[in-house]
Amino acid sequence: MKLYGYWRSSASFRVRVALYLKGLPFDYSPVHLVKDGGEQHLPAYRKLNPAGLVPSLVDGDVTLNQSLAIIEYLDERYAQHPLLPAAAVDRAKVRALAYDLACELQPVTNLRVLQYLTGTLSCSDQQRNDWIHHWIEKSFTAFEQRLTETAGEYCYGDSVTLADVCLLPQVYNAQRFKVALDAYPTLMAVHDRLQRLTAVQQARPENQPDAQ
Ligand SMILES: N[C@@H](CCC(=O)N[C@@H](CS)C(=O)NCC(=O)O)C(=O)O
Repeated sequence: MKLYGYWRSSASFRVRVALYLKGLPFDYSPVHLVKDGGEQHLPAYRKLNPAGLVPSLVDGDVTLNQSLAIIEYLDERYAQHPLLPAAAVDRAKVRALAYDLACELQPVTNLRVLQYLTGTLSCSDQQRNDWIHHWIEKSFTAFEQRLTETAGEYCYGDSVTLADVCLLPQVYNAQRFKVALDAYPTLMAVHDRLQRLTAVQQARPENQPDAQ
């Protein structure tokens, strides 16, 4: 398998965690999202993903986009370390937690949105940072409340699930943009427990070959 990603990309981070948790070997092909206007816009990469977003996963003659679709594909094909629970209700609840972060929060803090704010809309760096803080705080406040009902060792009970896979990059991002995290003790306790896993350390942005 070949993963096209970027060290600091949230969606690439998610797929790396899933691959390492499942112990699946893969080649990593960095796509620099900033250099020369962004390699995600080059025609060669657009053939893999016309949306110009990472990650893309190539498995044999199959190319997949969208990190959650990729992770569910991996989960269905490779049974070890399941990331979704067996019961339908539990699966729906884990997906809801995952979507809260991956579908509601991450898109509004994505690079191209931030570039549109500071470029097309001429927002200042301060306004851009206010935007990032606003959406992270709003999302984490709700997520913290949800976790008080669902969390055990991890986001949903005592097994690592898709929800944890989605939490990791959003905390990384929050720390990168210096969002205060004291108001989210359950969320941070889960995050701290996740750091003890070798797969998580292997997947962390700073441990990727393209990290700067
Ligand atoms: N929903 C997509 C999001 C993909 C995405 O937003 N990727 C970002 C990095 S995390 C990206 O490639 N950004 C490039 C850009 O904004 O130009 C997924 O989960 O795969």
